Formats: sequence, structure tokens, C-alpha cells
Amino acid sequence: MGKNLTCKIFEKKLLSGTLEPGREIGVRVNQTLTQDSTGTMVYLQLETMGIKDIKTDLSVAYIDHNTLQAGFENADDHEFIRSAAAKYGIIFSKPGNGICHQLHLERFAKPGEILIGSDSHTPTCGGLGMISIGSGGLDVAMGMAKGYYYMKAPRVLNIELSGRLDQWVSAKDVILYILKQLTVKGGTGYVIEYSGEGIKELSVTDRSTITNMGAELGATTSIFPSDEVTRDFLCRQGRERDFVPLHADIDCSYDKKIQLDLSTIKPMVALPHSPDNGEKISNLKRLKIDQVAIGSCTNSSYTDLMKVTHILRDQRVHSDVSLVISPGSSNILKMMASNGALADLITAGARILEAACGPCIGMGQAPKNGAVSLRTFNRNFKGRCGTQNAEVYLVSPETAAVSAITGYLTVPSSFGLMPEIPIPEKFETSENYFIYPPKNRDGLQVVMGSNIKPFPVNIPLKNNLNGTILLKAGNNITTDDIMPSNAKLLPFRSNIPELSKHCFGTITQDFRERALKHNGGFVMGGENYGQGSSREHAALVPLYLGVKGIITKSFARIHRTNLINSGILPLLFKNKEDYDLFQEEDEIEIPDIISSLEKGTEICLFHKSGNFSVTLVFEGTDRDIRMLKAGGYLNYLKTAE
Ligand code: MIC
Ligand code: SF4
Repeated sequence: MGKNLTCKIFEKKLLSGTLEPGREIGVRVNQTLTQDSTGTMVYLQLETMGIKDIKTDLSVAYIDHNTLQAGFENADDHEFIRSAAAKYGIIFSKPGNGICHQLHLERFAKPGEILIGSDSHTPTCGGLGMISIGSGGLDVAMGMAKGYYYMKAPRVLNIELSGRLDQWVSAKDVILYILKQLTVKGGTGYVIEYSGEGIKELSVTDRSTITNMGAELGATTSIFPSDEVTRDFLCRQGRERDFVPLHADIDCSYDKKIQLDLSTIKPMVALPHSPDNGEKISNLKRLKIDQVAIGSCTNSSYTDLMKVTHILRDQRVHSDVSLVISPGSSNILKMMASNGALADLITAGARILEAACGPCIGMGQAPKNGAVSLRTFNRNFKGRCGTQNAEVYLVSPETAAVSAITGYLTVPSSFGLMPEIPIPEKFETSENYFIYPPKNRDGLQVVMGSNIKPFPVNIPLKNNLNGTILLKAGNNITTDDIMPSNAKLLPFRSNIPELSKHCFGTITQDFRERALKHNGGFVMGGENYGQGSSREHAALVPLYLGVKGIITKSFARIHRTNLINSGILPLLFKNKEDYDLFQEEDEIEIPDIISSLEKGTEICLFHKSGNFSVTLVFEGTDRDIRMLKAGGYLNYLKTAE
């Protein structure tokens, strides 16, 4: 029996364990990436590890999230990261260079290698045949320090694509369609491997749009084979030497298989407030729009923006609409400046932003009260755009551009013919925004501004835990709910005490007060708790506020790992209905937790005033248990590895 592509790559990179789904494996990390809003923590953690050199083949520190410098805070963080990058031998990407995932795809991603990134959309590079996994910052710091990464061996879900997309249907519509079918937790525990005749028609950046939003499916990562399309992309990027052909064996098997005929997909939209809330645009009533935002790591490639330019050329943005465009990289912006596209966009009335995440993470361009905003981004969680009562709809670049002209959500085919967008023989590959580390790094020091505060470290786990239920949070709680991000809060990503004032801010304004009053406690959640971003702050801030455990029906992968890394217990209800037996403010006790974890037995959760108990379980490895007992990864490191 042959092997699937995922299995082939993992087998080659395996350092410990066996590749059986659910079992722990250690794999070699070839590359890492960080971005600035998670990166400050990563480099603070790297500092505490006291290493001299990184063990990866290549690591890059991007600045792309917090680029608004309304005060000194973001600029201080940039300087800290720049100095840490120089000290440890890491490539530094200056603000203005572009979005980490687009840049990594263009300049560094390599088929067949493993990339770990402190951002949940790291799987973007899966479009180029790379295993690229989003994880918490501590795992990335460890990847750099030791050259390995521990994870649960995933199952592999194959999506076999056949047929061909209609002219006005694009990769974004494909992934919105898949999200509608599988939901935001449908990919949990899986690597999604794409195959089939249909992939030949998809460019590398189309493929990356699809793998990028695999993060929204909860998947560990998503991957396409490395084929002639991949070679062509790498050639045009001046990197043909990085090409290796990679594909699954014809007779391989998968844990699950789905078939999808691309020709059946129609232009899609994800309605507020979840990326899996998909619908065919043609099924919707007329929807007037106020804002259109084009860009993000999902849809800011050269081809995406040239399609948008083609639509907007000689047209005018509707008088009621604000159209804002943020290109994926400085080289894309440069190509568009040279070929006249930028002039066309400005003439049409678009607002051009620098190459960065920008509005996708609420860094500016918050829409007006109650606005309808169409975005080519990947997440439309409530409040993420910076305006709590705005309604964000996710669409393809084609739909966004045509709608910006008409002023309402419009099926793009109404625009006429879409010509083939020629890809340049050679992409721009200028490296002036990249700062390579100096050859001699002796004596280099990191520069810490006053905004950078130490991060909290837990204490060893106690055997009997008592506390109050501080919050019952419901299903699909995102890390944007746990630790909101916007232009006001992002400058404090290296300042946990300041961030703690806004913990669970989309759900309640007084979580911090509750936690202080009860001297910490527990949080309860429903299904898929902690979906969305990789931000460790969603664990570190609760840790700072004394949260000892999160008790849910199920967890999202990265957040669960971040909890364990911080020494916070991620516990599951054995019977999901037991969730309904508890209220906020209830006093609970978890006796004998250490022995239960060690023996692998069920865990008792005792309701004090109700005088009853329910059963909890912990699904983790022996290493997870050792980390929890030690009070998190950093404490554990002092005694092991
Ligand atoms: C996101 O898209 O939610 C972010 C902002 O890129 C996060 C990282 C962060 O919170 O800093 C992510 O995707 O991991
Ligand atoms: Fe940046 Fe948005 Fe992509 Fe996150 S999803 S990396 S904020 S562009």
C-alpha cells in the first residue's frame, strides 16, 4: 500500500514516536516564522532559554500586525524584535514589507519541509507542498531553540478536487463552500490533503487561499502536492532550486475522503459572525454595503489584486462605499506601481494601505456603527473589525471589487467577462525590507522598551483545586473573545497586566474584577473553545488572573496546547450535558487531580453547594501531564529536556 503525502513528509521528519493518529510525535522543524503581535512573547521566552544559536535552517521575524504607531508601544516592540532577531541569527522583516504568510510563501517556503509559525494562518505555505503548522509562541521558541516540535500525529482527510471553476468563481469560494459543509470544527485532528485533476487549474496562490482558511476548519494544517504549478511559481520567484516534486502514491489510503467537483461551486459569502456561515450569494436578498476591505493573508496576492484592478479600471467606487486595499507584500505593491495598476485603483477611488494585516486584525479602518462590511479576509468574528455592532461578510476579491462599484453585495459574473490575468515572467524579488542577521553576533543585546513587561509563569499544580466558576462562555468561543485585539489593545501585546483589563471583553466587561474578587477560579465553555488565533495571550492573561482550569465540551487545537504550556488545566466533561448543571459563581472542587492525571483515570468535579459530582476527563500525553504538574512548559524545561 502506498503512502499519502502528509505521511511521507512526517515520516521523513520524524524524530520520536510513531505515526499513529492521536499518539505524540516529535518532528524536525526546518523553519519558523513569528509575527510581531505574538512575536514579542516568543522572543521573551527565547531569552529565558538562554541559547546562543537557533537550531532551524531558517527563522524569520515579521512585523506586519501592529504597524500603526499611534504611540511608542508598537515601535518599541518592533525594536525589541529586531534586536532579538539580530542576537539569535533570525531574519528580520521590517514593517511595510508585507504580511508574514504571503512573504513566506514568496521568499522562503519549501516543499517537503516543516514550518512552525506563531500565527494560526501559517498553513498558507501548505499551498506550496510544505507542512506548515500554526502554534503557540512557546512551541515556536522551542522550535528555534531545539529544532523540534511535539504534536499529536494527525489523521489525514483527503479532499479530491475534480472539474474546473467557472470564470467568476475563485479559490475563496471553494474554501467558503468547504467551510459551510464541514463547519469550524470539521477539520479538528486532521491534516487536509488536496489531490485530484482539479488542482492543476489552481495556482499556488489559489491553493494558499484554500490552505490558509484550513485554519478556520480547525485543521492541523492543509497541504497541496508540489507539481509543475509549484515549480512554475518558484521559478518566477527566482527560486527554482527549492523545487522538489511531491505527491501521494496512487494506491495510498486516507482516514477520510471527500470529493468535490469545482464546476458546481458558485460565488459564496460567509455571513456574520462565523466563517462557516456560508451561503450562495445568489440566494440572498439585496444587501446594501458601507465598506469593502480587500487584502489579508487569504487574498492579497498579485493575481488577486490584479483581478481587482481589472474590475475597477475606468470605474468608480460607489459613493456610499469606502474601499480599502492592503497588498500582501511590498513586492506586489511595487509591481502594481510599475504596471500602472496602483494608478487605476486610486483613480477609481480606492484607499491604499501599506502592505500589512491592517483592517483584518482591527488595526484601523473600523467601519461605522452598524455598518455592513464586505471583506476578503478569513475571520468575521463579532467585533474583530473594531466595531462591535458591525456586520462583516467574507467574500472573494472578485465579489468584493464588483460590489464596491455597485454598492451592494453582487454576484460578480454580472460584470461581464473576466480576462486571464497574466502572471509576470519574473516576480519582483527585492529584499530591501529584509534585514539579515550580522555574521558576528557576539555581545549583541536585546533592547527592551518600557512597554515590555515580564510574562506570567505558573506554579506547580496542586493536588486539590478549589474555586469559583468565573464565567460560562458557550460554544465556539474564539480567542478574539478571550483576549480581544484591536488598534487600542494590540500595542499591549507585551504587557499582560494591561491586557488583563479586557479579558473576555466581548462577553463581559468585568471578568478581571470577578477573577480578582474570587482570587482566580475556573471558566466553563461549550464546544470548540478557543478557536481562531494562536495568540498565547488567551492563556497567559487568564493565567495572570489566577484561572486554574478551563472545563469544556471540546477545545480548539492551538489554544488547548497554549493552556497546557501555561499550566492551565484543559478538562473535558465526560457527559456533555453536565455543562448545564453549573452556573456562574458556583463553588467547585477538583480533588486528587494529580493522581487522577497520573493514573489516567476519570477526574471528579464536585459541586459544593449542590453536593453532587460529575466526571471530567483529560485527553493528553504523558508529556502534557508532566508539563501541567510542573506548572507549564517553561517550568518543565528546567527539570527535563
Ligand atoms: C489572527 O488572524 O487572528 C491573528 C491576529 O493573526 C492571530 C495572531 C495574533 O493574535 O496575534 C492568529 O491568527 O494566530
Ligand atoms: Fe494578519 Fe489577518 Fe492574516 Fe491574521 S488573518 S495573519 S491578522 S492578515
